[in-house]
Order: sequence, then C-alpha cells, then structure tokens
Amino acid sequence: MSEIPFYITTPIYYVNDKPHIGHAYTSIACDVMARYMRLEGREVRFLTGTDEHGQKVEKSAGSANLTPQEFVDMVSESFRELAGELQLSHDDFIRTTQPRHIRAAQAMWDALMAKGDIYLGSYAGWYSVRDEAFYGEEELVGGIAPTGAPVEWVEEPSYFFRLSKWQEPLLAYFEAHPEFIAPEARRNEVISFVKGGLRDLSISRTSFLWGVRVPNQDAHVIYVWLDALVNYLTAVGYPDVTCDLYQTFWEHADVTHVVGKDILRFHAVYWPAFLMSVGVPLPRQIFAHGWWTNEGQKISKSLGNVIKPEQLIETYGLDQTRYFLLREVPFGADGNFSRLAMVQRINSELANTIGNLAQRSLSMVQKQCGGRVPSRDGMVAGDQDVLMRAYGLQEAVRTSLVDFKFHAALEAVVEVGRALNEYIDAQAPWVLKKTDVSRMEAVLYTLLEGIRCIALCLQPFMPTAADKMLFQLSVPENARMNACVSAEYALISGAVLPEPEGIFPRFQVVEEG
Ligand code: ME8
Repeated sequence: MSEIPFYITTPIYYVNDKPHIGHAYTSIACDVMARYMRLEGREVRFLTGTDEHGQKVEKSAGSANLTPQEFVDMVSESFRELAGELQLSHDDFIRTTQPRHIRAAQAMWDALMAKGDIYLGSYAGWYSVRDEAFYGEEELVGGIAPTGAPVEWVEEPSYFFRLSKWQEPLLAYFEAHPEFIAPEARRNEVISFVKGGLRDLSISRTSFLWGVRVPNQDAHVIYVWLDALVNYLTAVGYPDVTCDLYQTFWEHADVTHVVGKDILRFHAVYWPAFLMSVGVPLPRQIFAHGWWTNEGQKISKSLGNVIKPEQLIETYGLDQTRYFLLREVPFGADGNFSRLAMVQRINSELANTIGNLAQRSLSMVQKQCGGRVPSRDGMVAGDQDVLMRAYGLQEAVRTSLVDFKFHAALEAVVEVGRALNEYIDAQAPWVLKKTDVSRMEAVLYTLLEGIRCIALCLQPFMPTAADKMLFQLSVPENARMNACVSAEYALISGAVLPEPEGIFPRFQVVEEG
C-alpha cells in the first residue's frame, strides 16, 4: 500500500450553465477514487469547484440580466448543491472568484514573468468563446472550430507565454513519464499534437473585463484557462509553498487531475508548461475520460436532451446512478446513456444478483439461526474455495482502480455475486435445514462472509447501499477498510444481526411517449 498522499481533482466547471450528467460523471469518478484511497488508509484530498471568469460567463450573465457576480454566485451554488446530491466527499470547493484564487493566479503570473516567459505582443486570430480557446487558421473546419464551436476574429494587445520554448522539454517529460497522460491512446494524441509544433500562447485579453486583472496592467485580464488551471494549486495554499497543505498534497503527493477528453490539451500541454516554467512539480497523472451521448445523440442544450443528474437520482436512486455511470462504460471510452440500459443494469446486477443474494441469505439466517451469524464448524474445502474468491476481490479491485478501470472492478464484484448465487442454489441450504443443520450453518456463514466482502468493495461506489449491507451484517465502522476484505476480519459466529431489509429494488420498464 502506498503511503504517498493522494490529491485528486475534478475540472472546475464553467458556470455559464446548469450542471448536467457529464459534470456528475467526472465528479462521481473522482469521488469513488477519493473514497477508495481513504479506505486504503492513504491521506486524501479531493477538490472540486467552479470556473467563473471569462467571456462566456460574462455573456451568459448579460443574457440573464444579472451582473457577472450575481450570476456566478447563483450558478456556482447549483454546482455546490449537485455535489451534495451526489454525496461527494470533497474536502474543498473552490471558486475562481475567491480572493485566495485571485491572489494565486496573480502570483503565478508574476512567477512566469520573473522567469522571462511572458512578453507583450498583439493577438490577431480566431477565438471561440464557447471553447474559450484560440484556434489557428489551419485548425478550422469549414470556418468553425474542430469542436463544432463558432469562432470570431480577434485583434487586440495581448501578453504571450513562451509555449514554443517548452515543446522539447514537454516531449522529453512525456517520454520519461509514460503514466503522465492516460489512457494510452490519448497520450499518443497529445504527443503528436506537441510534435506538430507549439506556438506561443496568448494569455491575456483586453476586450472584456470579467477576469483576474494582470498585475499592474489594469487593461488586461488573465486568459481564463491560465486563471482556471491555477485553481489546483490555489486549493493547496499556493503561493505559500511552505505551508503544510502544499507540502503534503502537492510537493509530496500523487496528484491526479481527472478531466474529459475535451480539455486534455489544456491540462497535458499548457499546464505542465506553466509548471515547468515556474519550477513547480508536475502532477503525477492526467486522466482523460470519454464523452457521454444521450440515446445516441450529442448532449446539448439546443437539442433539448440534457440529462439532469437530479432527475436520474430521483427516478433510479443515487447509488444506482453512480453504479450505472461507472459500470456501463470503460472510463476512457465514450458512452451512450439509455434508460433501458440503466434499468437492465440495475435489475440484473443490483436487484437480481447482489440484492437478491443478500436478501435470501440474511432472511434465512434470521429464521433458521435466530438472527445470529451462524457457526462455521461444518465448513468443508469447497466453502473455503468460495471464500478465497471473495477475499481475492481486494486485489482485483485494487489492480483495476489503479488504472481507473471502474467497470472492471465492479465486474469482479458482480462476478463474485454470481458465484455466490450459484453456490446457494447448488448447496440448497433450505434442504440442508432438514438434513444437516451444521452444513446449513456453514453454507449460510460462507454466504454472509462473501456478502461482507462484496459490501466492503462497493463502499466507494455506492456508499449508502454498502453501509446498509454492512449494518445488516453488524460489521463495525472500524472494520471497513479495504484490508478487511480478508479472512482476518471474518464475521464472528454468534454475533447478533439486525432484521434484514431489501437494498436494491427492481425497476419496471415503463414505455415512454
Ligand atoms: O471545460 N460527457 O468546464 P465545463 C462526459 N471550466 N463528460 C462531460 C460531458 C459529457 N457529455 N460534458 C461535460 C471546462 N463533461 C473548464 C474546465 S479545469 C481547470 C477548467 C465534463 O463546465 C468533463 O469532465 O465545460 C469535461 O471535461 C467537463 O465536464 C467540462 O466542463
């Protein structure tokens, strides 16, 4: 087990619009990792928050007839509420309009300037407000950005960052740290982008005001991406690099930024270049996950098919929503959201496999064993084999999560659930109760112990349901770490168990339309 502190971040979300399923997805993934690492016994810090400056936000505030400050206060609050609804276990929620961040962004500017990496020039080129990104003429496809966003011609005085100077150091870094950008396919894309040549980057704007002022240059605001990326440092105390928070969670930590593939370039090229310039250590990893579509279509406000996380939670339950999003699609790949797929996953894996197993086993223990953990005296080698599979989950989940393979970790857990269902059918404890009570008890003990391992492994994914399962098994709070998925922490025969209750209800498929 690694003793190195773990710092994980979501992107900070733009407050131009309300949160949707895409934001929920990234946040849930980070939450699962944060919870998992805490259960590993590591020191963890988990950051999320909102990106509140820039032209896009300024325009949205104007359309809403609010001042930018009123607007960002309102929308940022809806992201904070979402964090609560998703039961995120974040340690901090950062807003780029906070004084601590303005100070950090300006300090970063000063540091880049002191290194001689900023110069004054003028920008003439294409800009997309929707992407908050500059595009070269050759990148445009039929007059619009490669992302499909409209662009406008911009000519204004601007400060530049000497990004071109960092092309070779970046390539050398990628080569020396193959884990820096994941998954592999994304890493290759970034490498070919950097090999294609890096132009210096415009890092200030003069045509609007809603941003962090460039120190001593009131006409300029800092480019929103430079401002935004610094948030990860602000939240650990930058520019005070001697403080405990910075020392623990930046200088000596595994820092992981989880982002959608849309914003990988900013994180894997610009961000490390800024950090190299000022001599701040680089994060350990940038993981870019895939993109969700809705019933096969791009999710967009104009198509009117935005999926609101709170509606999913209301209909299917929070744990079920968290489970589906991470189970359905490998984390680096694109995914398609469909209600049918969601109901099928919930019914087959949660209700039929895990819920049913727990319900069957626990209610039999309640009736046949007086509501106490049964005796293991009658156990045979076959039961031990079943338990070894369950204990093997500790390692299976660990190796999957190290690579962000949430779906594989959950598959391993469900697989043990299926094996236990086969075991219960084959052993038929309802027959043994008449023929061999000692064997019946041993079988029920094996089942409960297997369910305990499943519940422990599900904690980061489905905190409420896992807690209910562990409560029903009378597993104390201090025996719920990942290391407890082992024989050493096995249930103790005779321990009193509460009345069992169903955990995962089945869903009826309701025809829509
Ligand atoms: O880009 N599928 O903020 P943003 C999967 N402020 N993930 C999705 C998604 C989808 N359909 N839609 C959004 C910004 N996301 C900047 C970030 S960080 C220093 C600044 C998720 O509000 C995904 O994580 O546009 C994506 O990267 C992020 O939301 C973009 O959020």
